[in-house]
Amino acid sequence: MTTTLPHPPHRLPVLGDVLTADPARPTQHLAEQVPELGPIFDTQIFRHHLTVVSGTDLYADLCDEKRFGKHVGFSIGFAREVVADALFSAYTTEPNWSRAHNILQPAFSLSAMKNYHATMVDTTRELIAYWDERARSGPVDVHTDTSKLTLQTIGRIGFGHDFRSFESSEPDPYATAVTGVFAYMGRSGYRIPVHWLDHLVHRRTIAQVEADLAYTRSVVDDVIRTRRTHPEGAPDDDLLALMLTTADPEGGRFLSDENIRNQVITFLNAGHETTSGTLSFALHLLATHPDVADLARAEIESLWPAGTDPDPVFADIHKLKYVRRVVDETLRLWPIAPGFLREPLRDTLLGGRYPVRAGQPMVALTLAVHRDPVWGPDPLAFDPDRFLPERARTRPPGIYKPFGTGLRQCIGRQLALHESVLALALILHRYDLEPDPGYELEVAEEFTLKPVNLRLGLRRR
Ligand code: MNH
Repeated sequence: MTTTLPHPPHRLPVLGDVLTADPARPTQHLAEQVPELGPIFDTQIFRHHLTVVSGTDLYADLCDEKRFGKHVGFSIGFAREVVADALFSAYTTEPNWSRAHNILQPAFSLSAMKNYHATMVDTTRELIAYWDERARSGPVDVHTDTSKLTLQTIGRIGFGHDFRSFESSEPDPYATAVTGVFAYMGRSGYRIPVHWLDHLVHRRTIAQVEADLAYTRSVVDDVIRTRRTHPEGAPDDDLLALMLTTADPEGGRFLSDENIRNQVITFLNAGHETTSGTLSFALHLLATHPDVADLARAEIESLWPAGTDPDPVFADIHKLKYVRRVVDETLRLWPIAPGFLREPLRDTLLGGRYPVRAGQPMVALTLAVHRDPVWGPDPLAFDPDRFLPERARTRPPGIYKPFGTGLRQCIGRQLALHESVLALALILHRYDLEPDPGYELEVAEEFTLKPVNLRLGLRRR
């Protein structure tokens, strides 16, 4: 593709921008290039071009569903090597996308959230019991433990499976394996595009990924087999039951066994690593902004007085409006899905001025848009009250998209928000957060963003 868009300096034939790219933190690096390269620029990794869109008006226009749709390529294309046409990685035109979307939609309704609430409370209490014990001997490893919480939660509410994540102090082996697989897929665009050479150079990594994938599949196959042989006592409306026993209301088709396996892997991953990242960043931001933590606690203690043992009911979560703003603001500064891929449905002009071609791979760079000066004089400041309705109204629409956009936006949004608000509220009710004084936030990209080696002291209140 020839392009007149700006591109990074020192571009080389064949390699493109490989030497100036940063495979370990690709989207953070792209966001860092915005001041130099502008609101829309081109990058090239080997022979693949990607148009990077970070101008707020261009980003909003890229979300116009009449002219643009989800692009399946790059890391999502590589994810298809593992989970094929499961919900997240399917082309919108593939029959299994709408089939699975229709079959699974009931599991994300408001009444479904009400059903999940008690399990979410129980699982958060397990985290707190675990932290009560461990925090006495020093700071806790935040992301390892938020991952235990969210994996345990999605395992139970989606699939009736108990990962028993809190029985060991090690990271959950399933989380480690599946994160390894997806992290590898996320980096795959930077793999040497010569197959035999790539396999020679990376043979140990590849062997590890294959072992991780085999383990992931064996756990998932076990979960499915257990439900098939013992459906008695299990809910008839969780994710697994819907997939095993219900057909697409449009067309009457069921999902195949292989597709169900891929959906389970997808949901265990999408359902846990996103919410754990959100909680980890939120806890870091709260620990380093005690004024915000105090305001949140005041709200929480107005519902559940200090010193009591809270028994949150479903409706409480919607009363925690400040805690919700903390989550919204966390996902603004650290959108754990730092961008989403789009493509023009036909040749068009982006923002009325940049010609783009049907199918051209583009990324809507949420990470940069969420920090644009349009947010105010200090866009990097952590200020949950940006999400007060009266302040939100003063901003242009279409610039806050942590859950993606349109038809292919996140199906788990309500679940993730309910779980995040609930967990943060119970954690803040229980503990004062003590940041590690020497800690400088470092953010890893393994498909999603997550803080590296974040530790916090927890002092029971
Ligand atoms: Mn989720 C799609 C962000 C939690 C399951 N999710 C997306 C997309 C974003 C996203 C962005 C769109 C990706 C794209 O356009 O390519 N998701 C999040 C964030 C959180 C999150 C920021 C938590 C915070 N997601 C969850 C949870 C689940 C889930 C929890 C499941 C229980 N997400 C999905 C699935 C898709 C998706 C499935 C794909 C939906 C589709 O394409 O139809």
